[in-house]
Amino acid sequence: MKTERKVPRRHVDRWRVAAGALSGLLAGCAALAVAELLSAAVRPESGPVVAVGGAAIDRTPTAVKDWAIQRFGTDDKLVLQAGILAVLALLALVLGLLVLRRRRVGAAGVLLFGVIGAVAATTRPDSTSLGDAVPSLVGSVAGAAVLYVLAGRLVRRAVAGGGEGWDRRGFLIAASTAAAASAGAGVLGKSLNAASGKDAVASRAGVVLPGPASPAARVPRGVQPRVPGISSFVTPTKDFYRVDTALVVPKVNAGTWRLRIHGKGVTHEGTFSFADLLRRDLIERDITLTCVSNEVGGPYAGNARWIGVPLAELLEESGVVPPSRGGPADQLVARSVDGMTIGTPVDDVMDGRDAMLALGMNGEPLPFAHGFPVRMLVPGLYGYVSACKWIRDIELTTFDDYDPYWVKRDWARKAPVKTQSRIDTPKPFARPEAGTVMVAGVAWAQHRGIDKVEVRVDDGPWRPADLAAEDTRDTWRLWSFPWEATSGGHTLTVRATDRTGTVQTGKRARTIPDGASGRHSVVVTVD
Ligand SMILES: Nc1nc2c(c(=O)[nH]1)N[C@H]1C(S)=C(S)[C@@H](COP(=O)(O)O)O[C@H]1N2
Ligand SMILES: [Mo]
Repeated sequence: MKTERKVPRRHVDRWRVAAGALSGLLAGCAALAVAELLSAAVRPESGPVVAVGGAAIDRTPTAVKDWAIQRFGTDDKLVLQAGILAVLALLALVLGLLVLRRRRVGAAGVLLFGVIGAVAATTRPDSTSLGDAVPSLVGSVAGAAVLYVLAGRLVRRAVAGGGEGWDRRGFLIAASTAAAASAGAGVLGKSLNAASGKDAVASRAGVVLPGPASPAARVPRGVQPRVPGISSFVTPTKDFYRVDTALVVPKVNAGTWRLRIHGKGVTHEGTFSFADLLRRDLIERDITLTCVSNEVGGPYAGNARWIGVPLAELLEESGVVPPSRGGPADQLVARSVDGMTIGTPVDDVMDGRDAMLALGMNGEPLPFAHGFPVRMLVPGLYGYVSACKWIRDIELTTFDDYDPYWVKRDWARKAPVKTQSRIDTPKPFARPEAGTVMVAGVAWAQHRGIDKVEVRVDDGPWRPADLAAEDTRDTWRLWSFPWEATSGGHTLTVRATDRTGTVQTGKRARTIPDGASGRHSVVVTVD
C-alpha cells in the first residue's frame, strides 16, 4: 500500500515541477510580448532585448567583438540576440521553479529583469527620454502577474476524491490564456514595429538623385578579368559587407533629417537638410571601403560608385581651416542617430581627396543598412575612422580633447588602410586538375594605388601577376595569374606593392589596433 501511495505522489510532483517551469517560460514570453507591443508605441530600439543587446555590444571586450565579427559576420547580431533569449529562457525556468516555493519572491524576480531592461534602454546613447523605460517595466509587470497567477494554481491542496493535488484544470486554462494573449501581443507588436519606419521608407522612395556635377572618371576597359570566382569590380549593393553596432537598422526620415556642423574654428555654424544637400553640386566617385576588422584574406572590403557632397567644401564654407594651415581643430567627430562617434583627421578630409557626404550608392539612395539618408566616406581610411552611417552631427575638435567610440575601445586614433591583397580563387583546399589553373583576386591600397601584385608558389620566386586596369587610386585592383599546376599539395601566396613603392609586409599583425597585416595564402591539392 505504501509504495502505491508514493508512486502517484511523485508523479504529481513531477508534473507540478514541469508546470512551474512552464509558468516561468510563459511569464517570460508575456513580459517580452508586452514589451514588444509597447516598444512599437515608444521606439523600436527601446525594447528590452535590443536595449540589453546594444548595451552588451558596447561593453563587450574588443577582442571578443572582433572575434564575433570574424566568426559570424553580419549575423553576429542574430547570434547575440539568440544568446540573450537563451539566457532569459534559462532564468525564466529558474524563476518558475522558485515560484513553487516562494510565490511572491519568484514573481518579484521578473520585475528585476524589467528594471535591468529599463536601465539599459534609458542609458543607450540614442535614448532621449525616460519613456524608453516603459516597455521593459510594463512588460515585466505583466510577466510577474502571469507568474503570480499561474503559481496560485500550483499550490498543493486537497482535491476531490481525497488526497492532495493541485488545480490542474485551472492551471491549464490560465496557462493557455496567458500563452494566447502573449502570442497575440507579440505578433501585433512585431508587425507594428515592422511598420514603424514607414515614413522613412516613403521618404527614401521619394528621393530622386540628381546627376553629378562632377561625374566619376570613366571606368577603363579591362578592370574585370574574366576569371570564374574572382570578385566583381563593382560590388553589387546587396553583396556589400555590413559592419556596425546597430541591432535595429536605424530608419531615418530624410524629410526631417538635419546635419549640424559646429565646433572649434567653425565661424559659420550650419544646419543642413537633405534637400539642401541634394541642391548642391554633387560628385560621383568609385571608392573601395574596407573594415579594420578584416583579417588577411577576409571579406570586409567592397567597391561601389558613390554620389555625394564634397565634405571639404562644406567645411570651408563653415570657416574650417585644417591644422596644416593653422586651424585649431585636428579631429572631425561625426555622430550618428544611433549614438556612434567616428573621428577623422581634418587634414585628411581637406587635403584634396574625395571625402564626401554620400547620398547615393550604385545609382540609388543609400540603403538603410548602409546609412540612409547620408553617410561619410573618406578614401584611404578604414571605415571606423571615416565612414559614419546615419550621420547627424559633425563637430570640429582635437584628438587631445575627445576619443570616439572605437578609440575608447583600444583601436587606434588614426588608421589609414594598409596595403593588402587577397586570393579569391582557387578557394582553400580546392582540388584543381593539373595544368593551367587561374589564380586571381583583388588588391587594395586606397588613395595610394596598386602598382604590382606578385604570386609565389610554395617557396618559389615571386612572379608578377597580370594586373587588371586601374580605375582610380581609391579603388581596388583585380589581378590574375595563370599557374602551371603540377600534382601534389601547394601553397599559393600573394603580395601587393602600392604606388609609394611599399611592398605589402609579410609581418603578421592582428586587426587590433589599426588593421591586420601579413600575406594571404591558400593551400590546394592538385590532382
Ligand atoms: N553609425 C555607424 N556608422 C558606422 C559604423 C557603426 O557601427 N555605426 N561602423 C563603421 C565601420 S567599422 C565600417 S567598416 C563601415 C562599414 O560600412 P558598411 O556597413 O556600409 O559596409 O561603417 C562605419 N560606420
Ligand atoms: Mo569597420
